[in-house]
Amino acid sequence: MTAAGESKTEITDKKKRYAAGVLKYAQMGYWDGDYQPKDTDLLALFRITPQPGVDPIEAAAAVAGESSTATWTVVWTDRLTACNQYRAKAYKVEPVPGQPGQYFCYVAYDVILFEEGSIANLTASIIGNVFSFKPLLAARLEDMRLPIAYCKTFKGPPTGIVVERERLDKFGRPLLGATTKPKLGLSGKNYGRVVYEGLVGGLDFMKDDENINSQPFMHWRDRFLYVMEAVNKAQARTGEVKGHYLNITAGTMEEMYRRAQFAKELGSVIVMIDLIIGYTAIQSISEWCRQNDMILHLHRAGHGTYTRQKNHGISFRVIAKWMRLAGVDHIHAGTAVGKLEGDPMTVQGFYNVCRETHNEVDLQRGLFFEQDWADIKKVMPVASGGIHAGQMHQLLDLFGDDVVLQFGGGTIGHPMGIQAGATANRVALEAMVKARNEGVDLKTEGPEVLRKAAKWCKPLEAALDVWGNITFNYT
Ligand code: CAP
Ligand code: MG
Repeated sequence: MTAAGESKTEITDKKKRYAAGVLKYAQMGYWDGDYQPKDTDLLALFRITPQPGVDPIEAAAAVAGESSTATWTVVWTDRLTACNQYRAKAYKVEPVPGQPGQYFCYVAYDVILFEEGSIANLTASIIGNVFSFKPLLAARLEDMRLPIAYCKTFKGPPTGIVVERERLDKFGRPLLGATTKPKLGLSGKNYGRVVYEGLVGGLDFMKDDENINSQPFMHWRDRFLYVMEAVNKAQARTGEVKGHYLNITAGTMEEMYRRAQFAKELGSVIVMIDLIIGYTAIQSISEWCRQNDMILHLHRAGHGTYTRQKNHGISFRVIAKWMRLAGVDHIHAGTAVGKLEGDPMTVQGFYNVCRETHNEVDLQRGLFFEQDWADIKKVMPVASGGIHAGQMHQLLDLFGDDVVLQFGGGTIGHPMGIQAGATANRVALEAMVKARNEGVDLKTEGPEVLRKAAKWCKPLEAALDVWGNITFNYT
């Protein structure tokens, strides 16, 4: 099926047959039902919904074609390339169980199609054009297998879970954090006071929110200075290593580097960026963090605009895989029990992509491919969004130890104040970890463990009184 070496007449004939609809993507080499993917191929699983009347195999071939070499007509220049190798190949199409009109389509891409170490280049192909392609009503990128050969072209997280725990001197339990609230409007001094209260109350981290950068009510320098004063005082008072994710998201790379540098000079162990800064900016900041021994926190601000629809967009598990390669140390990955959308099994799948050295196929958790991470460091998932101390047993049961549990409203909104809110979370967590280690079944006996711990801890008692009834059932 290779076009290399074809004569002008043959290509002209192909153009005519293509324009007449006789020759389609499938016949042009973008469908090969017998193809056996190579270990070095990138594999993508798309969920496609072809337009009425469009053959699913042709739709799958169109996805493969338009995300690799094809365009709407046959081009002369194919003759100048090893075009069969450069063509991605749809190799399997199967109906999605229980979803009439939807198909899973598997596409293999030769690794030579991609520049080493560039998420921007990868995504320009895989999600560049196909999502608005006419033959498809909708398309969703569900999963990807990134071959080891390709993984090895990325440096991955600058710090990783193991070294982060060593730097923070915290082992055997989830880390605790809180997002400073209200999101916007506090002066630098008041902001610092909130941070101090949260850290002294027992949290490991406080955090800037996704939208706090350098607004008129609080210049970034002011925030960094007051925050680090709070961090240092809290460390001195508690004897524990503390941190605050200083959000360095800004309009230019130069400004982000400036803010990162200042955070370092003030002694911060961690800086934060938002996903919306873009893949290349994330990789650049990651490299800066690697050079400067800094932990990098990623807030996934904006992801819901393209990850939430079940038949169109991108699954967050794919974003999580890309971010592990791009190199972040923390990534917001959902809670399943909080205020934001996400079911337990799917969210556990996101966590597995971040934390395991090898992912097995696990269809219940949305993992369609085996993935070997080639020892790329592990990313710490962050559970955030509407969670509180009354759910501590569920959070520990669902996510285990390698996670940051972040209670924004669940700290700052505590009836007895910020410090009490932090203490309620720390006491609840420690009680739950102890019970778990002694063999208690957290799912069934967790609420009882919480109530017992609350008997000697007023802040926890108050938290359970106010929020304890807001529970989320999961299986
Ligand atoms: C949570 C939060 C986080 C979201 C992000 C907010 O505050 O600060 O940004 O959790 O979502 O602004 O809503 P609360 P995700 O703790 O007060 O709810 O982690 O899913 O990306
Ligand atoms: Mg937020």
